[in-house]
Amino acid sequence: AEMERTFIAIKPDGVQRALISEIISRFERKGFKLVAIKIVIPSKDFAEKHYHDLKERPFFNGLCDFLSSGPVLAMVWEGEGVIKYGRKLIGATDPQKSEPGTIRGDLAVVVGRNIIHGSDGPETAKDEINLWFKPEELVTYALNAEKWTYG
Ligand code: DAT
Ligand code: MG
Repeated sequence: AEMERTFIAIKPDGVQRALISEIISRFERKGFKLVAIKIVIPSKDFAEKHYHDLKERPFFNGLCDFLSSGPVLAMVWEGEGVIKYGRKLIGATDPQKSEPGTIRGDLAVVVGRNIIHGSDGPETAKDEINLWFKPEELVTYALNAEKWTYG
């Protein structure tokens, strides 16, 4: 299996709306493996680093204020194709355009409160994992079900 890792975060709205277990269960039941997890309140400065690619956008300041407004559940998930498929589980950026069955489609209504973040490619996944986690916070282990998930 071609294993990769992606950074997934439940934003302050998802935490406050008590959607942590609902969201984690979707990644877990799919067959992906949780290799890092913590709850943190990011500073505004940290939020700006996380979203640095969007600094020219008109919503950048509000977005960074929002991300730093409360606890965020930061995670790293591992599995074959997890970067791209994780984005599929999440759905489109605007929940109005997310398909039913996706996390944003089922659980969110507006783009400014779309409850979850997921890395959009291999480079951003690497950068975001390094920004949010120290190497020793990433746990390498075998899941017994792996042989049933992957054959
Ligand atoms: P995604 O989170 O799907 O990767 P993105 O990286 O383009 O989307 O934008 C990051 C976040 O910024 C997004 O989850 C919600 C917010 N955002 C994006 N476009 C927006 C817009 N037009 N108005 C308000 N917020 C927006
Ligand atoms: Mg993005």
